[in-house]
Amino acid sequence: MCGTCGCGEEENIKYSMPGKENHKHDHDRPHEHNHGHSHDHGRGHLHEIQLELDVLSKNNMLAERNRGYFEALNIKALNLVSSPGSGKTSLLERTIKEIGNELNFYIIEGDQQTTNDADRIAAAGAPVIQVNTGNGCHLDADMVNNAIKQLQPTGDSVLMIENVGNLVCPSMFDLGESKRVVIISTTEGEDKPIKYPPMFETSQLCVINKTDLLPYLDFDIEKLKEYALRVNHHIQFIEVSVKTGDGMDKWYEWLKTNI
Ligand SMILES: Nc1nc2c(ncn2[C@@H]2O[C@H](COP(=O)(O)OP(=O)(O)OP(=O)(O)O)[C@@H](O)[C@H]2O)c(=O)[nH]1
Ligand SMILES: [Mg+2]
Repeated sequence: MCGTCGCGEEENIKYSMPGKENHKHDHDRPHEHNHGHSHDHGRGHLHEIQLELDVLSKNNMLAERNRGYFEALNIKALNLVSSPGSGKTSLLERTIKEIGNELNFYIIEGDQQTTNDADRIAAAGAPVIQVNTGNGCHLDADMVNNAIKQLQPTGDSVLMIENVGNLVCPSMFDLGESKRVVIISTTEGEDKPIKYPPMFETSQLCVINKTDLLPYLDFDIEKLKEYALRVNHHIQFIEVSVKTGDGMDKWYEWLKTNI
């Protein structure tokens, strides 16, 4: 996890909005969870565990603040998590283009570096802010809080938070979202839910993307579902090909009725 993977140096976090002057966020309070190797490994394992608990409880508190803010403004927030390259940004691009006139989307993009994804989202037509986490391998509630201060989503909107592509660390960090959606693509192998269970345990919906590639792969969708249900028997599934548009209607229906 964070305290042991060495992610999250505060000074490396950057916030940028396409079309606006890019700058590092001017934090209005000292950052309290700079946990990337600021501790002394030599002081023992107990210190490390305590630090990890502190980081997570601080994050949970900030996540609850975000949640309260979202509820007060009737902002439905989704946390999109996955391995790198499963098609999160592609899913958002197509969704914005196809139902952006029905739902009022705001997007937060999380990546270690580049504004590539924010540029794609801006071109698709939604307000977006890019958070570059530097060495960090996940977004946290404080980053989302800083991002929404700049993005300023209006009430009655849908805030899509594309987390950093990583099937491990993002599962531990509540961002204050209403629901968590894990996206898995058919090229990743059907055993991911049992290899990385927390991501599937903590998600309400599993979007299975790149179904257009199924004829060329040995990916067993039914096995994937069985594995995911083994770690989370409430999880729902939607199969899509963002490329061809297959199944996207089910995703839109879920968005309109489940969040
Ligand atoms: N064949 C196929 N390719 C897809 C589909 N959806 C996305 N891709 C491709 O998958 C690659 C990664 O897509 P992205 O949308 O950038 O994935 P991502 O999850 O946002 O990636 P990161 O932000 O880097 O984690 C791109 O080359 C897409 O064109 C799909 O349904 N079918
Ligand atoms: Mg992306």
